Amino acid sequence: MSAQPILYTFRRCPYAIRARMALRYAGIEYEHREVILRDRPSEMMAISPKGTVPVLQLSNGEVLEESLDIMLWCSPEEWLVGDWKELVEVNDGKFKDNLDRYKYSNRFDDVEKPEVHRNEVLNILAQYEQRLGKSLFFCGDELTLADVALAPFVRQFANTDMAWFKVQNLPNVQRWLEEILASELFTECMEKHEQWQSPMTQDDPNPLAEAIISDQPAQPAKLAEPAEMSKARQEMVEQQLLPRGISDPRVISAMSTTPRHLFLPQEAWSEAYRDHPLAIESGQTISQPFIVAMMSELLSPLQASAKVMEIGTGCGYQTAVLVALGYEVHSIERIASLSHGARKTLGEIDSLPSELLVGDGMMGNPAGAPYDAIISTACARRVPKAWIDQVVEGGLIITPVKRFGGKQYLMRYTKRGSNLLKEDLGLVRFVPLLSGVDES
Ligand SMILES: N[C@@H](CCC(=O)N[C@@H](CS)C(=O)NCC(=O)O)C(=O)O
Repeated sequence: MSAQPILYTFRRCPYAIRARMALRYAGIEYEHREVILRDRPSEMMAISPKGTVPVLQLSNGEVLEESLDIMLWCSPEEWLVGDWKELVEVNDGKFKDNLDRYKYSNRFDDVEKPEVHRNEVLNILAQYEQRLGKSLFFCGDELTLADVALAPFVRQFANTDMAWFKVQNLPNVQRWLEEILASELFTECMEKHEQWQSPMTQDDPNPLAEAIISDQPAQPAKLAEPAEMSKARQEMVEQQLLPRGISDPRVISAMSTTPRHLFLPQEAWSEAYRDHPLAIESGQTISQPFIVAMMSELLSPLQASAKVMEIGTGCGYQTAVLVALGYEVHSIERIASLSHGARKTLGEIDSLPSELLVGDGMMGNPAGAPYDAIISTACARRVPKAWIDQVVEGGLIITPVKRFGGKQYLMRYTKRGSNLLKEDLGLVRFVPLLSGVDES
């Protein structure tokens, strides 16, 4: 067993922030294991199958898997004063529920007006305002557990729309929050850490062992010569696609001819045809070649001239493959800078689709509907209604979908009247489908 406790944590998670602040305040040294929530390490899942952060494994093997338990384990006695229990209960209950429905309204079926939930939070903040008018902190003039337990959530609420938050009549809450956020205790807890790599998976000797589908970016290695690219591409087809069952000659031809490396900066070319996804700009990824081939092959029931809407242009590589397949492609990207980059590359290789749009993929593209198929390279919670409305009867929707428990499954749906026939194609990992447009 490790000499120090081990903390599985995620930088921005408010529960994890409160735990880190308490540990630091108590002066407890621990091993920091930064977790990416869509790629939780098996070591963490083994000791805490519920899969939430923070998780603290103590030196004696005991596991604390609730942020409050971690706080209680390490808090000094003088922190456990006043009505902290009731305050945490309201925070983790009503406050958090309404915060999520306001901040992530598109993830909830029951949210019609996010402002309703913003107001619910505001009502709670009005009570905080009164308290913080009487003392500097929640339970007196010193920082205690209650402040640390609540502040990360109030911060998340404030950050959702800072301009709005600043003009609310909450001078004492604002003063309290600013003081905590400016403290060394907070800023040191917010230092950035690389994702923790499990020693078990760091040197996986056989990347072809299984068709494990992952969108976790890998780092580019050394530069390869452009002359080697067609050879690397051919090997990619022979070693990654054919053995895993890609068999449609059109897909094999499109994958054999589309210059994937040109969608990456030159320093990443040597990695372009390797069996893993790669990071591109704006926190997005270019999928593993096999995934692009598999998603393309799922469209094989379509006529070659079918009209296909792609959600998530990204760098444009999947778009180019769809164009090479002969489809009339309308591709939508919410991040304007990515779309512009894709347009440039696709233009240079003469693979521009019929439409390259900057827009909210969740809304589809009513102007171009109906489509024979919709293919999404971002993971939805459920199939947006707009997509169902915009495919023809018998049309296909191919998308990763996140199920309860957080796992993503690649699905192919076929529209039959008002129903969708489902085919489940197994576990995948994609970036989340987000609404709205990023024009920056
Ligand atoms: N009650 C838990 C809640 C922790 C929690 O929900 N953490 C979020 C991140 S902020 C999480 O790990 N979510 C995992 C997921 O949604 O898959 C605690 O207090 O520790």
